[in-house]
Amino acid sequence: LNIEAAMRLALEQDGFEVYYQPKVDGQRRIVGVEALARWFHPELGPVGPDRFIPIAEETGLIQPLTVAILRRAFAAARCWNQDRVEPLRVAVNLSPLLFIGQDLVQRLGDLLDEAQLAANCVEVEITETVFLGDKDRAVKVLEELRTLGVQLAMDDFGTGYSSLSYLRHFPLDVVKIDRSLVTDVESEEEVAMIAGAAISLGKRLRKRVVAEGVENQAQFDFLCEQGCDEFQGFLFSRPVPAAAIDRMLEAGG
Ligand code: G
Ligand code: G
Ligand code: NA
Ligand code: MN
Repeated sequence: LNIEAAMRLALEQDGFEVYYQPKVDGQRRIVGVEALARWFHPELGPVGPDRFIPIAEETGLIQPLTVAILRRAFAAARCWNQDRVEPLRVAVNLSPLLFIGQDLVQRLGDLLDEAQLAANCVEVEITETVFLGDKDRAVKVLEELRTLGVQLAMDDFGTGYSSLSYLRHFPLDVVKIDRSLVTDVESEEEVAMIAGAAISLGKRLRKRVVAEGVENQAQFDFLCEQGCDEFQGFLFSRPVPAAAIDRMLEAGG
């Protein structure tokens, strides 16, 4: 079975799913969700994004795949935001390749219009590989996205070697502390020092700081103490279908 052909067929049949992982505040109230692509193939079984995103990037399918995911995520976000005062933000992951194309900002704006969704309900997660290519172009696109009104998050913060200079030069609203700095934060003193420094750096630069990969209460307590604003991880919820988020919000977040 050719995986590229299977992906093309799945795209034609709207066969990709989107799961959502809650982000909570220090009181464990849901303040946002991260949209994560899922593919359940009738013969191949579940295929993870770690496998199909790189293939989509190699085959030119990343653009139609991202449009399909954003369309679903924005429609869901519109429902969740119907009777809310504070916006529930939906975060989407954008491949660095999409920043090379000409029409990312236009397309994102069109998708927001189509869903009748306010831009401040959307957060775009990027990794620092966005900046490895044409930096000026990346900055220009990020600034245009910000003008559109979406928030910009640096994903996997703490894993790359140049993250600190990126914080200075690129317009970012949020940093997401990488899971590798959260794992063992409660038991390894050095991990705790590095994570603590990353969090306080983000705070001093006036970014919203989100910790990902939070798996136990001791990690949550430590990250709260250090001043993290939001938390994501299996302690609160795994990524789940939209209907499960509906129920969590009905139950009061
Ligand atoms: O959901 P999971 O933890 O298996 O995700 C694995 C990786 O795939 C993560 O790095 C995540 O950011 C990425 N990923 C998930 N969904 C998307 C998507 O819609 N677009 C892109 N570009 N990456 C995604
Ligand atoms: O690269 P990105 O940050 O987008 O990765 C998101 C991935 O992390 C998803 O595949 C999700 O399933 C996974 N994930 C989310 N929360 C946790 C967690 O608490 N522990 C672990 N091990 N993985 C997590
Ligand atoms: Na992400
Ligand atoms: Mn991440």
